[in-house]
Amino acid sequence: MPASPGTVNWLSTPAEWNAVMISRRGLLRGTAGLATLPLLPRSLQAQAEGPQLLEARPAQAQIAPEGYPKTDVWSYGGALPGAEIRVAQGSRLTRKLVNSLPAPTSVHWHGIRIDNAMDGVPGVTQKAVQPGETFLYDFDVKDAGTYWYHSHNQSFEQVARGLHGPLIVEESDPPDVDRDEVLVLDDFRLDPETGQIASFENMHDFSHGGRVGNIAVTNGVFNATLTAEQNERLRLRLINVANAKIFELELRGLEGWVVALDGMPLDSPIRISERLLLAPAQRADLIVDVTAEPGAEAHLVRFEGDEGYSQVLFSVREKASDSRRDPPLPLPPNPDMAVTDLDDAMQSQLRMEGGAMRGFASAHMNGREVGFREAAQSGKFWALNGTLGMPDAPLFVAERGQTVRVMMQNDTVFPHAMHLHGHHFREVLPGGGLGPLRDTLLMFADERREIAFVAHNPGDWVFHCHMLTHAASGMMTRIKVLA
Ligand SMILES: [Cu+2]
Repeated sequence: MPASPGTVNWLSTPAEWNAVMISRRGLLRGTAGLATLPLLPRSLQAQAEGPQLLEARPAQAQIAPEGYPKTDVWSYGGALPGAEIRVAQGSRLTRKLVNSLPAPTSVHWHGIRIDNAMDGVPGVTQKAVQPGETFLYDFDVKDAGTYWYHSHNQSFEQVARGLHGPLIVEESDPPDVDRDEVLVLDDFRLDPETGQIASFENMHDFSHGGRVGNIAVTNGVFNATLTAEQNERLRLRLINVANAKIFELELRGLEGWVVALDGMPLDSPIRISERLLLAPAQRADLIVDVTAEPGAEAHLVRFEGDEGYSQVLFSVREKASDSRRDPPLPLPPNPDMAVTDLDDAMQSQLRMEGGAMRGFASAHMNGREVGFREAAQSGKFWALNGTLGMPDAPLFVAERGQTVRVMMQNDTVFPHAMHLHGHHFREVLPGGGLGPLRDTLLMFADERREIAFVAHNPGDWVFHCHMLTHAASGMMTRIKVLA
């Protein structure tokens, strides 16, 4: 929750923080040096030795280009992002969170179907873990795919300070690729003079589109670079851990397919022919072939309006083979994901209101009606079904195994990335049919869209906007699934 109304502090951004700019005509190289993309450290300690530690603690990271000051971050184990956790599908994941931060925290395992008690939401599934305390996370991992873990306490601040890392669950029958690269996409708002993360008390971040940074990074570094070979086949696991930034991505010198979204395999790979939007918390698994020639460069391009920038540069060294491979097969589906019985489903609805420009006439806050101006003075700007923040009663109570449909209406002028815990849903498409399985749905202004899922996982599950300042200032509810 914002402590007090702050002034809007627009930081200047050095031009070289966007050094590699890609115009429609070609590539313009700036002066800043390119960082080499660090391989994320993997935790390899055997489970038999007892629970591995996941220590949340302060650290320093070189986020801005070399020559700028280092940034004080909050990290898992001293690394930014936190160490990649990679396990086999069907295994058990055990991590003992040690809180060495000066603030309470918790860990949410995003997108994983998990026991409710392990979901990491303070006030709903556990108590916040106080400084100096520990919490044992211990759960079966039944779904393969690309997931992530992050703080779920004071998330708009703690995730932005660096408390996030990738969680990769390997298929028993993985796709045939030459390399598997995890690309954690993020942005930071840094003061170029000090290198430090900007204040979290900027009210504009809460009432408008969310906290967007002034430097975009991949795996914690600016202008990330990888080497590659022509006709090499890469699996790229994209994870958007940013507070509010919607990454708008395009491939250059790479061609391929989307094979999974939010961890869940697509029924069949979709050839990438247009820009890919990745909202906060969303993931996309791509299988791409390097088509650029030896000596050339390929890019994962990030668009900011009409301007394209290199989010990841692939320096093509040699030729891996003379020709490309056949198109990839679908990834094996995860178990028990069918969305059925749409005609007999429980119907629910979720109306999103508030924010700058449009606000709301009145809404419930702490058991009474308030107008937008009064709510804003308490740091609340957003209502779900007319309530600001977590309501007393869940959005609905479902029997285990019941199919639920939720009609969602975005009556604000901003996009929102709505995330349901503990379940994946499919969009009920207007023309009939169902969209891909997802755990986070990007909804633009004035959109009306319906989702459906089977409430198979007992417990209280939060359902909130993953623009994290929006969640902190009202866009938070929960559902209940009976045991
Ligand atoms: Cu939102």
